[in-house]
Amino acid sequence: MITLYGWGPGFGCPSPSPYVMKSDMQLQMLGVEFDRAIADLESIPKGKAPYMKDEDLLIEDSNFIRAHMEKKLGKNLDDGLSDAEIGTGWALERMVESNLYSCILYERWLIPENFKKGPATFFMGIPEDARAQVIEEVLTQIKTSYWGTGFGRHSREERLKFAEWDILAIAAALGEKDYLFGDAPKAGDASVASMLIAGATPYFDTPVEELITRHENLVAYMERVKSRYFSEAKWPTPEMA
Ligand SMILES: N[C@@H](CCC(=O)N[C@@H](CS)C(=O)NCC(=O)O)C(=O)O
Repeated sequence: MITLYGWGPGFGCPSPSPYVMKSDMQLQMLGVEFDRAIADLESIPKGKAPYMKDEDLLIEDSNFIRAHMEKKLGKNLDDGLSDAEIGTGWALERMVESNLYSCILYERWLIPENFKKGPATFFMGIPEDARAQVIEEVLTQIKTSYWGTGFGRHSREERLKFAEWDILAIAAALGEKDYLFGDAPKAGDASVASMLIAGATPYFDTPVEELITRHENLVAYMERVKSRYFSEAKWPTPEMA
């Protein structure tokens, strides 16, 4: 039995995590029959979702989930693409998962109004007298890590400029096509579309939303992906987990 661990709808998206959306899509693209269950990050070594269990085998990280299933099924999500297209898909994927995600995460966690209505809810299980300190420690850790990579040394305007450039690159690569490489979704679409959906949600007050929705082709792309992969509610709610 195969189970994908993550979270269902949240923050106006099919999942609060773009990586969970990506793996969910890629498993569907591969035709895998799988269950969905709420992640328990403390139960796994890397402490991040998505992770997957294939019987007793634990696979962590969306990229390893894809690699494991492709190998097991003898399929490749990029079948039919040229080497150059495969390279471009991978490069776009890496761009959104490192660069664009940095900006989206910063806007969610380190802009106080957004933190309050979004990520703060993750801490509700912590007893009230300890909660503020835990939140403070986590936010300090996040700030330190952004300072370390250098991203946190830019002004907000500069951080958003990076997001704008990434989004422009995606809009140009997509053009008038239904998916990045034509009329069928490939591996990179799962990553890129999920990150756009995460960035464009109106749930947060962030200029990233408009930087994405100003591109009509990206709006249509996100809708296409949502209706193809996320039209039905398939995730348990945390209480049911
Ligand atoms: N490279 C990982 C990234 C996964 C990731 O960053 N997941 C976030 C949710 S969007 C997470 O679990 N964060 C929890 C934490 O860092 O404690 C993948 O592709 O699966």
